[in-house]
Amino acid sequence: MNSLIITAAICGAEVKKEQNPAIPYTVTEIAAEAERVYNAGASIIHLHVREDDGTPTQSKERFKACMDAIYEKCPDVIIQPSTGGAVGMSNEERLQPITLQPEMATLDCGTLNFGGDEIFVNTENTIQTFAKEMTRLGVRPELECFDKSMIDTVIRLNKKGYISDPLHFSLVMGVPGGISGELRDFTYLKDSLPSGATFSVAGIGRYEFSLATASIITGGHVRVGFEDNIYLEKGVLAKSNGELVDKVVRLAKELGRSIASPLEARQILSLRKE
Ligand code: KMH
Ligand code: ZN
Repeated sequence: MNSLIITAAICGAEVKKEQNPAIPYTVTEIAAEAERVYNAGASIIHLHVREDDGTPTQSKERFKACMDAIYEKCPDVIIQPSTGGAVGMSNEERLQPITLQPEMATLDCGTLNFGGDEIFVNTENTIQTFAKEMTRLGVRPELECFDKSMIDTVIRLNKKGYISDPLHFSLVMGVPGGISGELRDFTYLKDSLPSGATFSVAGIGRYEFSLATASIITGGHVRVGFEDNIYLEKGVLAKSNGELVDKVVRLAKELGRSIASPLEARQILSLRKE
């Protein structure tokens, strides 16, 4: 089995310091958390950025400041900005970070109720537009799927030429409104992926480590971090994203899977910088 790529989603757009004081907001805090996960074994940083007061933003300038600060501490890490941003942002706002031409960025592959009354809107036209922009700028999409229908959308857009091979999926499981994080659903999604695709799993909340384990033993990759889950174990808040990555590294070691360096991650995903 190839090495395990660990992605760390260090801050997200929704979670707040009131829930866990270790959530990073400022450029300095974001860079420090990035360094912690990198030292722990993460090769990809899934990046959202905030204003200093915690308000989510897709500002190109704020992304640049955070990416520069991260590269200073972790020169070879893969930074994967979000084009999902926060619910309610316009497509133009959301697309800003890809103009910095990162190696990768997320591409959200369908609309869903997001955690309650909010609707995270990604029409087929939006997905096509984002995919075309990413192709034009040489940015590799990480295909975020919150339900099975979104995998079908990717397969359709791949056949139409909007999204090219090799396909790398992120199965985000357990968002209220999306597919659950039960093992039965993991198997269903994994078995629905096109042959040759790679995938990573992000289990939301209590699903984080059960799904990480499932992915480790079935050849997938893993995403953890405060965007998805703020607890190290039931009732125990994680003191940093680094603790969440440490736990995945321990699981992988027990289960006989080595951890990918950023260089190995680039090779596994066929990213442009080698
Ligand atoms: N914040 C969510 C509404 C992504 O990063 O592309 C969307 C999200 C997905 O986090
Ligand atoms: Zn995200």
